[in-house]
Amino acid sequence: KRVSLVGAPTDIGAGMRGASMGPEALRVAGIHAALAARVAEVEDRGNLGGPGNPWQKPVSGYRHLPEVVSWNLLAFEALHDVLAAGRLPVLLGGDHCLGIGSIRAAMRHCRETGKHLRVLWLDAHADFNTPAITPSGNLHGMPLACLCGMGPTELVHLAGEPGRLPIEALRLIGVRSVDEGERRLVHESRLEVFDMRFIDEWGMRHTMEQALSGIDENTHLHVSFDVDFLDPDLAPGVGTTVPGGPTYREAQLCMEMIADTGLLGSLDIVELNPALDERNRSALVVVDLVESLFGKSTLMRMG
Ligand code: DIR
Ligand code: MN
Ligand code: MN
Ligand code: MN
Repeated sequence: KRVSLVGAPTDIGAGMRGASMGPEALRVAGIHAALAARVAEVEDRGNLGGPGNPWQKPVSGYRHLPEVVSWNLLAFEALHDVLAAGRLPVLLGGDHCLGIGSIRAAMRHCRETGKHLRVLWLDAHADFNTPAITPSGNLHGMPLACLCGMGPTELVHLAGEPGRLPIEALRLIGVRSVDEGERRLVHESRLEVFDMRFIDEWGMRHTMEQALSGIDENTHLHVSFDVDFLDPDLAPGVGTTVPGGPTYREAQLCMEMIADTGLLGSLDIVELNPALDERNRSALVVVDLVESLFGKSTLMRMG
């Protein structure tokens, strides 16, 4: 595998400033060297340059919609270019609104190559709000709803792309904070969610076996890793911490089981907020987990 890093230094969809510093914090934590030890080649394509954050109130339910569209168009183009070159893109966010452009790029790539898309959304939140039900207007709480067809046309059909992400392609893992209206929509949409209670009761091994069931050699696995997925004890450097997340061991197993499939096709690392971190330790733990996601293991693995 050959990997390309693409930085998207923005906090345009978040409720707090600072995720715009995420790409550089991940570089400082050594993401390039960590990946270079695991894959054939790594290139850093640098940062995308989008609009600044005007820090405005919501307009018809959304904060910063035009800017969110601009950033997602940039991400979509850049990440699709990487995929079309036969490489594996790693999006260094930036907040989670960027998942729209990133997954749209994976959807387009799958359409062009006949692959089947499976999205693993690792997150404390469901990110399934719409303008009618969002408590905040922050678009980082809405990317999955937009991808599934609920949201403004500019985002639902980003860059004029046809179709929607089918609900059946999605698996949410680690969820423990869902807003009131969002809870109903998640239920009505039959979204497959492995919440923290499921992980508590069944363990991470069974959870990942379920989340990965039905994939085959023709599957493109997209992992969208919101750093707030992790327990805040482990990764305090995020804007919206929620207690009771996966431990270090659980998160490692999650990454290792994805690596074992050999099907990872694209990755987002989002919501890291260095302004809220402690000596970059959240970025360091993320890099540690990414090594596992790309196949690092303690012992040689059999077969
Ligand atoms: C909350 C926070 N559900 C919202 N969401 C996220 O504003 O929609 N925080 N994604 O990271
Ligand atoms: Mn193409
Ligand atoms: Mn998220
Ligand atoms: Mn989140």
